[in-house]
Amino acid sequence: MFKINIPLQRKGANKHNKNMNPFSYTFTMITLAGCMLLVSCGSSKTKNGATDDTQNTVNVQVPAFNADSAYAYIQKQTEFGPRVPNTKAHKDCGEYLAKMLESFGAEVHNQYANLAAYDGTILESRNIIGVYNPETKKRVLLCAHWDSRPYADEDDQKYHHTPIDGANDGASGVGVLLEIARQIKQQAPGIGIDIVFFDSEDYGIPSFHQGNYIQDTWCLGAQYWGKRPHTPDYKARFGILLDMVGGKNAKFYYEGYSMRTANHVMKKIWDAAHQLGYSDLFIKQVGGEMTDDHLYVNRLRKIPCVDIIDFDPNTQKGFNPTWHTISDNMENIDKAVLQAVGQTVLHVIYNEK
Ligand code: AHN
Ligand code: ZN
Repeated sequence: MFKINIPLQRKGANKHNKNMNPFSYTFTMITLAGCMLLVSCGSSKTKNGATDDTQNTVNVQVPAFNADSAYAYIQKQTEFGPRVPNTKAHKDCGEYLAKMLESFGAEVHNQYANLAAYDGTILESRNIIGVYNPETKKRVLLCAHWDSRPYADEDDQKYHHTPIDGANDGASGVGVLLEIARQIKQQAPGIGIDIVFFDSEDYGIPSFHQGNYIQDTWCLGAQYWGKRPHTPDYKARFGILLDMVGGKNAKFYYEGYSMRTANHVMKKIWDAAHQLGYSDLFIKQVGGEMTDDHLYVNRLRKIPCVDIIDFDPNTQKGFNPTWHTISDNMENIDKAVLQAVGQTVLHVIYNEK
């Protein structure tokens, strides 16, 4: 008979799978003398799963994340130039992102808002939201910020007023989510997904600012959405925020605020990463606590939201050395990091029922 094995997604599977087909098929032919030919196909037994003959368990088919694709989406964003609100690069990139979500089959919502920065500058902001399967109440929120910082205030003083490419800080999370959107178009998960690109996250009070610290100057787009979501009373089971998920030598420690407010989700994500073989990147120890978009998702919408963010408490800066410097560009993006994060998030959402 013909035996068709559908291998389940695991680390390294994508290496042999540069094309768009998430599955590879191996055919084994066994001849049975004097018997009729039998054909069996495991995947026909369940809608969303394949039967694994060897373990006799039903597993969900998780698509293979393509890091080359995510990388290309990151590059494209940086080619517009720094996506600082009130610039042409920002406007053009916003159009690109909305079109991409639409091309991947999402129902796209745009939120335009004029938001006041720490210094009174009015930022013409746009949150871009891609909705999949709007009918179901079983929803997961995936988010990242798409703007880039107007200041390299962690670099030499002469660069403090130079806007950054934000290849890692901004574009990486969006690039991974665009690749996930592409995968969703090819094979939908069992739940509804909302992809939110928050604007005006990174116009927060700079280190060179004279005077007192001002609260809530970061994450302006997320604060707006939290008070005024794209659908009234928007709810999701949980959220995952991707922030700086493409830097070389990235380490993802448990983030403090996520630990206190979304511990069960955090555990689920880190367990998935370890199961897939990414225990070198996803460290099951506490890192730092961040003021980031997830804080407002949680506080304003009461959705437990985890921040996957590159912050290593064992380094001097904590964040990647390129953080808020002019070196946050394509040269410092690592596809292996994108792969680990993207595959882990896919694993989590395709295992939700
Ligand atoms: C602050 O830097 C205050 N919070 C980390 C959030 C962030 C900034 N993510 C990217 N840039
Ligand atoms: Zn930043």
